[in-house]
Amino acid sequence: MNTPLRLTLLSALLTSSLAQAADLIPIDVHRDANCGCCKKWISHLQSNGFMVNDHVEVDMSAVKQRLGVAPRLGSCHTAVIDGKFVEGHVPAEQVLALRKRDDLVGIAAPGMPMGSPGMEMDGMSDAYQVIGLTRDGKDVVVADYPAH
Ligand SMILES: [Cu+2]
Repeated sequence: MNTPLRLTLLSALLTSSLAQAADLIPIDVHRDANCGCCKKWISHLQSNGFMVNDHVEVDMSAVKQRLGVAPRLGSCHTAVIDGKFVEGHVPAEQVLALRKRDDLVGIAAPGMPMGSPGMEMDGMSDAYQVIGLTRDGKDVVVADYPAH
């Protein structure tokens, strides 16, 4: 390969990876130190265009209370994006959709549904819902995931 072509390819490569870095969506994730499924969910976000700021916490229930996560919606980790909470193993596509929902203060995949992102286990899966919490405190179903 001649040198000018190599330089062109190299600069194209650099430009595209810089553009990708700029396009990453920042999100804060709060979790317990020893939470394995939380780390797997973080990897799911990272492979879907998010830049994760990982916060290891000693008191997750205090974090959830501060962020307005209703106890009935609780799971393991709690993320924050654009001032809204994302509780538990919510798929990345729903985190993206939340950014456009001004009517919601947060979304949750309550509990630890098997088969949700970060909760993959030997192909077993539960049906689960992603629930949105409205500004006036009501739960609304924002997505339904069947068992697969
Ligand atoms: Cu979990």
